[in-house]
Amino acid sequence: MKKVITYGTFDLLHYGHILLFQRARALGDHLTVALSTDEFNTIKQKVAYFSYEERKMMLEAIKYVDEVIPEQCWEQKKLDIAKYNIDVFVMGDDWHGKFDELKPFCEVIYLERTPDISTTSIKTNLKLK
Ligand code: C2G
Repeated sequence: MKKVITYGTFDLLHYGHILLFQRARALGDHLTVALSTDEFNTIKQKVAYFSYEERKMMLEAIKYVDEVIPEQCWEQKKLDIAKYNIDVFVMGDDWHGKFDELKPFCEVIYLERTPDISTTSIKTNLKLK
């Protein structure tokens, strides 16, 4: 079984996230999403609108997502790849090159970001209403 993993906050879930999951899942037979905890979001200097539990249950409802695990720190990726027998690591290409140190452990693929949508743009546009 070819296992894929991706990492993120996935706040205010939108079609850009869904298209990422769809493409990531198509790279293998199983997709694990490492979801940033509220505490890790603080380290990332992000404040999510939805809590970890709320974001987790939404991801678990997505047919492309097979497993959701907590992302608690930047450094856990190598451990996760070993622990979950991951074959492919995927991120949107705003991260292009940033995780190349994982190449000795698994395939590293950066997928094109879906244009014109982001959690930040949703918040900004709502403020303007
Ligand atoms: N994404 C995308 N298209 C968009 C918006 C986001 O493909 N229009 C992708 C991003 O490239 C990222 C993923 O969706 O791969 C999650 O985005 P965020 O929730 O913003 O995650 P981020 O804060 O980048 O956290 O250790 C890695 C970090 O946890 C990544």
